[in-house]
Amino acid sequence: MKLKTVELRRIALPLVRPFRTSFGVQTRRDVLLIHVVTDEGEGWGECVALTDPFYSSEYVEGAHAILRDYLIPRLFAAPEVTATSVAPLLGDVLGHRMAKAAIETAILDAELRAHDISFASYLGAVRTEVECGVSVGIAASIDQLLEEVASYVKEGYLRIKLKIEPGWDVEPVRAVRESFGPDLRLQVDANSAYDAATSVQLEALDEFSLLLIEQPFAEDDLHQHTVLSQRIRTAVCLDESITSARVAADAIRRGACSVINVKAGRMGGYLEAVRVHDVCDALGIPVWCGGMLETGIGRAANVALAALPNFRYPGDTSASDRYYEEDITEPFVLRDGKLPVPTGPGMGVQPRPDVLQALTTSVETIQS
Ligand code: NPQ
Ligand code: MG
Repeated sequence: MKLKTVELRRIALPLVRPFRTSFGVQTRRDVLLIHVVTDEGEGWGECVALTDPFYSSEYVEGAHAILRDYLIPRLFAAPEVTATSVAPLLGDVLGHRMAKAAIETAILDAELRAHDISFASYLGAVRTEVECGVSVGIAASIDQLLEEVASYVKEGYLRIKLKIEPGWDVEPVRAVRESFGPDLRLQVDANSAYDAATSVQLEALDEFSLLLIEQPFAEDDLHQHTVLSQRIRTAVCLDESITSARVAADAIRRGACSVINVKAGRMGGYLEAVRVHDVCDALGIPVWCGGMLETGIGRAANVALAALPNFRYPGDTSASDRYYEEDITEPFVLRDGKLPVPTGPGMGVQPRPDVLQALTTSVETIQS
């Protein structure tokens, strides 16, 4: 395909409730959407970079700048662009994986739409629906946490993930386990908030039969994850640390984790995410699909990815209404704790123009 126009559209979506993690509280999601026009048709991509560089080093304003100044010019300079050629064309630019993922996804969407192939079938999906969990923010009190968890369980979510930090770990986990019983699938996510000194509090979580403990330590501290893995029965899962299939294989061989959270944005795109899925499968390590509070655009692609065979736990692929009053696409609605895998060409969904327009804060159009 020949790339003709790229539109960088910024939107702001209010969250239905504030989302508090160990790195801060958010009441709004600032999303960068990419719309590409090629000689064979159009495609969409969503950049998962957050407003601030607190989850990872990337942030939405930086992603916008690197796309405009480095990534898009390289694609315009190429005589021909396909999804598989995007990563090689951008290879001299280091890092910025979320920005690279967004543009690769938009090109892949255009390519698959042109060939009438769905994301799911292209990526290798083996399921028509995926099991869903929900990520629960740090609450103001244990009572409020129990209330929030109860509402998600009632809605049908098949797994609960509690955000934790030092001082909000053993007590909330004990309370949820005691209230909801041994059959509730329960896991925790620390977003790198612990270190060698506070690690002993994580060992105290071992008695609660958690599915896994996600990213307790710094993203570049594989060793500390290995030490914890050797001290507890509960599985250690990596999120922020896993930036490629090569890093995934390294972390597994070092004994740093026994489960991996796959987020395409964090690893540079859906093609690399499939390679992470495959290398984990080959090494006997299950994966599950993470989430970055995507709109329906990113969510559709995530649900397709989560339908691959080695996705063996419910994902953070929640319904649209977990985060947003009104999604920019047709909303994803939970049915028996599951979401249907889109079957239409490309990601199978598109933004509703009126909703998109109302939420847009800026548009930059770049021509070849
Ligand atoms: C994680 N996601 O697994 C991320 C972190 C994350 C679903 O827990 C606004 C505020 C947007 C906090 C996107 C989930 C966010 C956010 C992602 C946290 O670590
Ligand atoms: Mg995480």
